[in-house]
Amino acid sequence: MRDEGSVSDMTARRTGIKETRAKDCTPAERTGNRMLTLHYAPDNASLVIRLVLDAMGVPFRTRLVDRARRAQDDAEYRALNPVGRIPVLETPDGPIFETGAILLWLADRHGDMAPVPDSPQRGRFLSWLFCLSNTLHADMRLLFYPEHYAPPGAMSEHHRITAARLDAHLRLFEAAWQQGLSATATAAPPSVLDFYVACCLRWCALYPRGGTGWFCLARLPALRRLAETLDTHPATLRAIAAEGLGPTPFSAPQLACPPEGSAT
Ligand SMILES: N[C@@H](CCC(=O)N[C@@H](CS)C(=O)NCC(=O)O)C(=O)O
Repeated sequence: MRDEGSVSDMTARRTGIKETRAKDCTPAERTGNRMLTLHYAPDNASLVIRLVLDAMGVPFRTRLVDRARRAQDDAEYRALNPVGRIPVLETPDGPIFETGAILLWLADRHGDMAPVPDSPQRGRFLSWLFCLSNTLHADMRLLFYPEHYAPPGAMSEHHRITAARLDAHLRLFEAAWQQGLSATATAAPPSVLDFYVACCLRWCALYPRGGTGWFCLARLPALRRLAETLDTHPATLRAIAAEGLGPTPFSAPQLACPPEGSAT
């Protein structure tokens, strides 16, 4: 288990946070002064959670899930996430799995990076969070793990159909971001949606290896601007170092070269 920074370090990285919050409560206090543990693998869906934890200034440590030996199938890991997928966030309330659920828990617990429950923007935010999780991200799994979804003889047809679906989903996200979804999701972007979408753009550009020709970020100008902006976010810079993501992880990604673990 690696501790990637002290509570005070993490909090200090997000200056001005106290002025914008109703209660003078530090990120550490909001989690009962107990360190959260992110079960992660480099460049996996856990990346979204790493970025958001860091951007919120929430203290956390990481625990590598060794994908090379399918540690996600270990009984110990399945006790945290019965589905056996990465990530899991261990919290004082118990383990939370599913990227969207973790993001919502964090945003609500910390009152940050998403509209609060009584905000008029809340419904729109929830719609796009669930669409990201249930539609875009879920369909990306069809592309990345085709062997679980299509018979061997239908792989290229499966890829073609899935890529077309993803392309259509991304055009919807492009339209939403063109209409200022990020700005309405929270008074001070980036929102949790921004980081989630940026990671999806990265994965579409990189995976599956040899099967990314359908994806073209240049055709998604609002999302490309988001990707370029988040490339240099302080939380991204620390994620680049922690997971070996390369210099422009969202706008022009390259395969991860992580200091520990493996992406697949
Ligand atoms: N619906 C899940 C999907 C997470 C997911 O697909 N994780 C991948 C890594 S990016 C994984 O665990 N792959 C290993 C496997 O499926 O065995 C979530 O949102 O957390």
